[in-house]
Amino acid sequence: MADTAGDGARLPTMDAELDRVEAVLHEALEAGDPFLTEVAGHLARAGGKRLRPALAVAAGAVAHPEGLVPEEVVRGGVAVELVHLGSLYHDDVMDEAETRRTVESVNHRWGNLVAILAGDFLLARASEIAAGLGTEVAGLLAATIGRLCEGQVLELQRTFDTARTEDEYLRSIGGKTASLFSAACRIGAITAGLERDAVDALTRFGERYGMAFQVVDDVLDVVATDEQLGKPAGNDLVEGVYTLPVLYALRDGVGRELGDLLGRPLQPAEMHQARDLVRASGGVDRALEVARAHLDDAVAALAPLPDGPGTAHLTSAARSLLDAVPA
Ligand code: GRG
Repeated sequence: MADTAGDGARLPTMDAELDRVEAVLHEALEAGDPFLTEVAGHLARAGGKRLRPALAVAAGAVAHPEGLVPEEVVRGGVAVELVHLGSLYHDDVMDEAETRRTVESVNHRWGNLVAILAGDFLLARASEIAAGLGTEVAGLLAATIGRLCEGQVLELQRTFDTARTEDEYLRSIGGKTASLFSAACRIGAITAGLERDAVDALTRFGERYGMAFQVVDDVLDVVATDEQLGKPAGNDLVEGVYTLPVLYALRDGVGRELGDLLGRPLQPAEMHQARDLVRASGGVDRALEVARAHLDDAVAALAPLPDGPGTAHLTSAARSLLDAVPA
């Protein structure tokens, strides 16, 4: 998916801030054992957009419109990225994924046991950093890991279920994705020393932006090509994860035909047929409307905050998110 804040409103210091993030991240990925260091650093080396640390930094920049944000903000952003990485290690085990970030996934290369342990190691490093940032940040990160698990379990409970409701979908993505975006903004705001009202406003921005991010991610699985995604498109349908555009399509003119295909594992040709049906329905546009409404809410949450490079960056990130969807 596209980088955040791709236009002129990008935080001018963001490149320098992300260099600081990389330095702290790679230090955190060092283990006592060279094999664990290699495995723990595998996905971080492979790339990733570092969206969550960028959100933490932009939130922190609201309190520090000039110069760089305090070191605590950078460390907070790294803690959140480590949780994200740990969740990807575990998610790839659950999905039996072969690739991630265009490289071979950890589970495929070293096996499930190593992937789970290395994922746990990343969560441990995240917790260690968060503990150094104070009780509130440590508690928030722990609660967020809990929300990630809850969101993922809700999703698992409804795989291959064409009766999955919109509300169940929204609760699941609130946990598995929006919670971490929200935590990134909140931790950036807390560690930057912002007042409570501003911390809460930035938290709401992150939550709403995160909801829209996951809806767009789910739309891309239906409308984008393998090349545009850097991973096989239609994977959610194959995994039996029926996302918002699919749920809307199931209740639309193509619903009967689509319902006959779904509810069980798909052959590749059936997956393409299902994708075509969803694209031919109004499901994609309706899902994008939901994403747009969350983004409007995200931008509205920033209204009480002072104008400056931090809020400009976040506003621009929200305004440009839908640009990632091919016309
Ligand atoms: C062990 C913390 C933990 C959680 C267990 C597996 C699980 C429960 C949760 C996984 C949730 C999950 C994979 C959500 C999807 C999040 C998402 C939108 C990933 C893609 O994010 P990007 O586009 O990826 O920011 P990059 O690679 O750029 O970082």
